[in-house]
Amino acid sequence: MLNLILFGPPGAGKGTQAQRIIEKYGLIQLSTGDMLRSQIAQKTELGLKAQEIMAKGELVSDEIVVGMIKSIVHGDKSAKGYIFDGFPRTVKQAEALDNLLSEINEEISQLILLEVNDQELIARLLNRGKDSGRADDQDVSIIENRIKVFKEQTTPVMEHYKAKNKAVSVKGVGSLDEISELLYAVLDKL
Ligand code: B4P
Repeated sequence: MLNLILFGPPGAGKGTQAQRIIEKYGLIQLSTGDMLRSQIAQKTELGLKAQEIMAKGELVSDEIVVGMIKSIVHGDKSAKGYIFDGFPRTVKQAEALDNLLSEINEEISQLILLEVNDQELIARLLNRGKDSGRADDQDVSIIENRIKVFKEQTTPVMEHYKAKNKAVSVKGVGSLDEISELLYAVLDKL
């Protein structure tokens, strides 16, 4: 199986590029952000808890997101591989993911960081916020907090996979096609 972590700060293009990769390589996309937004839309107990946290640009608890991922990784026996988008966001989540995969005799094949500067991230998210309806995309101070949370709590995930020789970076600024080509070049080698 090809198990990929698409990694990067908010607005780096993870969700955007994940869509292209699943079409080309037939992987299953697991976006914890999308799963949480779906819980919010359905007004579930979990969604109501997550909504307040996400609106502030903070991270939802590790227990909640690991639980969501677990049911899918264990439930699909025919998958060619997974693309984890927006997960793991803490070292605790990364360790939980490694354990979940080892239970099905699998491991992470590669983490790819999309490198984008803060100014570009803020511009992209504000632009998406104009019609996405996402509260966390509409306020500069919330976007800045999401970037800060990424630097403080999520960057150590890259170190976790670097230590296993499984982390690379690609340029995340440019046209969508240019960035896809850089990602495909990494994936074709795996
Ligand atoms: P996510 O849903 O993961 O959202 P995101 O970080 O904003 O990235 P996304 O993938 O949606 O955007 P993309 O970069 O593709 O997380 C939202 C919140 O959920 C978090 O803040 C947190 O509260 C919670 N959460 C999610 N997962 C969690 C976890 N594991 N643990 C704890 N909490 C969790 O695209 C952004 C914009 O840029 C788009 O408009 C796109 O069109 C544009 N864009 C993309 N590529 C571009 C390019 N090359 N040039 C110009 N624009 C581009």
